[in-house]
Amino acid sequence: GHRLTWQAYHRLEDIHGFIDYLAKTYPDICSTEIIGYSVEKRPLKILKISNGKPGNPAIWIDGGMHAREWISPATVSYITNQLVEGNDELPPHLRDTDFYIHIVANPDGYEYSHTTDRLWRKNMRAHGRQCPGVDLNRNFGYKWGGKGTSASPCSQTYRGSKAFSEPETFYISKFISSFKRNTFQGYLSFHSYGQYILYPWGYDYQLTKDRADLDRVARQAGSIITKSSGIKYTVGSSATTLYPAAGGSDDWAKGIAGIKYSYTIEMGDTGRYGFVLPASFIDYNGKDGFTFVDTVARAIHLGHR
Ligand code: 0X9
Ligand code: ZN
Repeated sequence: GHRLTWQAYHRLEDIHGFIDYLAKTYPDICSTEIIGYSVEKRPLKILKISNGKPGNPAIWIDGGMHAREWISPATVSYITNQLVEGNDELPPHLRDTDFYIHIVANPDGYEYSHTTDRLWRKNMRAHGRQCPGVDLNRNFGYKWGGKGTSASPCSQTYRGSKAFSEPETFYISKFISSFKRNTFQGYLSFHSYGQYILYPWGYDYQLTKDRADLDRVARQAGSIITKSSGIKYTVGSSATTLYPAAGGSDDWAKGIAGIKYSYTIEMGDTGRYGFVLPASFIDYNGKDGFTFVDTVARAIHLGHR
């Protein structure tokens, strides 16, 4: 394993090598775990960062659920690097948080978007003679099959044959559910593009009881990002701000796993390059992504006392 540069998008092997490098170089705070295997049997590899203090709140971060959104794994890699290589300089609310980071949640699709089809979105589930792929962000088990989902395998938003039919979603839910309730206080899913910070619900226009808390923290993150980088993020619930889409990971995290601060962040840009964002944007997005994680972790620690 080895470090990554922020000047290029990297292949799965290099990202997994980066995780191994961190676990090997910083064994006091890092460990790696394979939580399961994808449809094509690639490892679903996560990194845990923890100073080992008992009672730390935990935050889950994932990237790359949609194959073509390359800025997402790049941003999550950047954040991971800051949390580990810069650990000594981190504020207490980041040092005293356990992070579970899944940089490439859809490894088969990610590789396919590098080798064959740059705009591939779904996983690589085969459907006989029909089109391959399930949209992992329609396959989670909360209000599965509702608005904004398709029952046709050829659709970009194909929801799969049932909730958690796909190993990539099933093992995330299994892993998070294996912890004592309230261990995870943050669930952050990185996507692109559009510059949105979104909170539940995504399945429909209703809002959660604690929407004021979710909205306040998202707006705070948005305004700190704008102050530091000039980039503007639009804040709101997924359904009202983007469109209703059921079976998303954020809704499952909130509705079933009971994780209060559940967000989907759509990184840059706003459409000039869209999914095919030049690698020169990794630095900016990485910094903004880190600010977002920092703000959510601070809110979690404030709520703790
Ligand atoms: O449609 C999606 O899955 C996400 N947008 S993307 O362009 N990255 O595909 C938004 C998901 C928001 N959350 C829910 N609808 N639950
Ligand atoms: Zn996406």
